[in-house]
Amino acid sequence: MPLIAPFVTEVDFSTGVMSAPGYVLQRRLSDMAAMYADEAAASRILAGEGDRLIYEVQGVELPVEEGQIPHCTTRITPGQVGGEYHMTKGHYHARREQGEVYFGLSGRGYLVMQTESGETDVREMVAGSAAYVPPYWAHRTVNAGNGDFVFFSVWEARAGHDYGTIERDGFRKLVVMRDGQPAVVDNPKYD
Ligand code: M6P
Ligand code: ZN
Repeated sequence: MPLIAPFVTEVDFSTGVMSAPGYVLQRRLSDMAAMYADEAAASRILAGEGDRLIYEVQGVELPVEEGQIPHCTTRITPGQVGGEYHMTKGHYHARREQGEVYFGLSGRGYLVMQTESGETDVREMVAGSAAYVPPYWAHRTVNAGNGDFVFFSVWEARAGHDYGTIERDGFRKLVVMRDGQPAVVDNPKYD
């Protein structure tokens, strides 16, 4: 394994901005319109208001090899698409036996998880929440607040992102706005 020099990154808790990110990734509505339960609502927003930013990820770049520990911030913007709160795409790890840790930096949201054998688990996250995503759980984060929801993530380099399974099947649970409050409901498109 090549020797990497230690380094420190300054993180702005309210924006997720890193002092010298190795990569910055933005996901807009057009990148994930089909992931919202109400695809027609997504199309209406794209045609009317345009391609809004849903979330931004800033992370350190590390080699994909055993023992490396990538970490990043994610900032999810506030808003809804057809009543469903802004969210990440969500993924399983390509290596299912790898877990992950999330730490809430600002705002509030939900961590939606499920396994391939049918278990679901939805946890609230606020600034200061340290959430553990154990091996085998797909994970998606949702912004249920009025401002940005920002959190920090740490995982093992070889975990990898498997988006295909979630793109095809979605999550069993959705977080939607009901009477102005977040509610966890069954996904009508899930079968
Ligand atoms: C978290 C981590 C990252 C992930 C990001 C956005 O910060 O799990 O690995 O990339 O969320 O989520 P997604 O990759 O599902 O779009
Ligand atoms: Zn992950």
